[in-house]
Amino acid sequence: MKKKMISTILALSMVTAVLTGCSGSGSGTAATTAAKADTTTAAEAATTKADSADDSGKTLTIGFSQVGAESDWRTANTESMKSTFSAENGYNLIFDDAQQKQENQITAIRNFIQQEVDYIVLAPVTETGWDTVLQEAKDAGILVIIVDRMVNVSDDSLYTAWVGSDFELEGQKAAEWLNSFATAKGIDPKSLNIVDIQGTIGASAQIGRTKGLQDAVDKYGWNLLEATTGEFTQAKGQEVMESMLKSYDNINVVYCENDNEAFGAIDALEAAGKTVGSDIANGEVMVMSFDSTKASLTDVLSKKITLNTECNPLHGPRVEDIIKALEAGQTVDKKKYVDESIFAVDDTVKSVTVDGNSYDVTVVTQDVIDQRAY
Ligand code: GZL
Ligand code: ZN
Repeated sequence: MKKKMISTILALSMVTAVLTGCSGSGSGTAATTAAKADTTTAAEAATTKADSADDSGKTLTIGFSQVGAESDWRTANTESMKSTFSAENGYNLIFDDAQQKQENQITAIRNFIQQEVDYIVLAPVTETGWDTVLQEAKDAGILVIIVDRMVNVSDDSLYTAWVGSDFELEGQKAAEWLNSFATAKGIDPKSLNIVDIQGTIGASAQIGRTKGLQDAVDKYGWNLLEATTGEFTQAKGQEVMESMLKSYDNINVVYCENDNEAFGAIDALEAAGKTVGSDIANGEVMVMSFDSTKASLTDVLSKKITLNTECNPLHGPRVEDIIKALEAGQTVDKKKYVDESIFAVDDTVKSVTVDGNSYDVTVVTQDVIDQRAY
């Protein structure tokens, strides 16, 4: 408060000086107004400079509890949050990496409460188990914004806003693409022998992507041989794929719930002498994935991944928009979904329809990859 008082007195004295004629040439009101405007601007600048990022009266401290660093997607998400809530942008970011453990996130949130941060941002590793700690944040009068995956709480007032992806829609788009592709290629649905390398069990991304596939399996009569978690990591994805290859010799579609699992699965498939590609009728194994990181789209370009459904990680600016609106006393959407694309190895399927909405398919080229932001 002391810092603010000094700069305000300084600003007022500068404005006073101009009004008593220090403005030199120029006549009457216009000159004074212009001078005043000029001085007022100088005064504002003085106030802003003297108090660093005090344009809204104080520097906001943001406590961000991040899931971990399990995937390329997560790395891009962390980078987006850190570059948005930077010191030069006028924020004090307290960042915590929970190594994919909910108890670490709960500890981090309690630390944020102790430090009396202005906002808590939570990227929850799984959906359940948040009621108690979010109640503690509410009791402390700290607003909570949920980003990426969703929380499943008994009282929605325990968080102010959520921004992220529609994970079930992502799964539905991928499954509808597979149905259209198989139909176009004259592949009998009953000959599709699918394994699902799931994400972290209980994470919204896993729940939605698994449901999208399972519903299509029921609807189209595909064979789902096994669904096992690959924990969204490359190492686990490879391990699970190796295990599945020991159990089944007829796998022709591998549905990976994120890119890093796909990278691991491809290594396991190729090590087992399989050819990854889209030509199922000629013994190739089709790999499908989610996230659409640059590395995975490069695999689409080389035809190792056939279909990649985007999950956009660049939530930093989206969370900042929510915080700025709240700071301005505006109401914010309780839930905000981001729009996402579908990337394919070729244009066999030009668009997919889910719940009456049509989604264009983008064929991956080097130009497409060059334009990607993550
Ligand atoms: C999805 C996000 C998932 C990504 C994975 O929004 O929660 O977690 O798909 C990441 O890559 O690990
Ligand atoms: Zn001046």
